[in-house]
Amino acid sequence: MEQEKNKQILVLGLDGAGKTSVLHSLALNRVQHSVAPTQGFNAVCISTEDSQLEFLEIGGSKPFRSCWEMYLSKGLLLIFVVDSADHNRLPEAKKHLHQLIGTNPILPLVVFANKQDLEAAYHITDIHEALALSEVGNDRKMFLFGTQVTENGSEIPSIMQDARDLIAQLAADMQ
Ligand code: G3D
Ligand code: MG
Repeated sequence: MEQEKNKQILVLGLDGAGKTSVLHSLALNRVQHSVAPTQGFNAVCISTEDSQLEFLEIGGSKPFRSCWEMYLSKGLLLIFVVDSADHNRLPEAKKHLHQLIGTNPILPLVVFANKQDLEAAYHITDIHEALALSEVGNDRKMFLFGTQVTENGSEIPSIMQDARDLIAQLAADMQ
């Protein structure tokens, strides 16, 4: 029975947004930059006080994006990571996000407006607007966090710890 349940937390977003860096930092509780672009899939298991969370990152480069929707039906919730300073590609990120969530009106959504450390980064209110997050649907739980993965080895910012707690809670609610 257990195996039949959806357990995976999907981590999607354009290439270079910071998906791997965010995931590894959440797992280690330490800031950890990604060293290489993800080819294909990256599975990360994170233990919390009362559960194990399985995260699946699917590479964001074009050839892998067609895989995204296939995995959506198996996901507990969707984490969508954007590079807040990559203004030019926000419309593309928005398009993909809306395509993804369009297939599932209740899948909870957690958006990481990443790279908040960069001077050019849009504030989360602008990211909310650029990604049209007010249009994700009334029946969907949606959360937006401003995140940054900066000094390697330092403790992750408290907002990322909060995000991890929230994700664990949402995942528990969905099971
Ligand atoms: P992806 O998994 O979404 O493709 P990665 O993204 O985690 O591989 O990160 C892509 C690049 O962005 C990496 O740099 C990584 O160090 C950097 N990065 C990730 N998060 C942040 C952040 O919050 N702030 C800043 N300034 N950089 C970040 P390289 O140089 O290896 O391409
Ligand atoms: Mg990656």
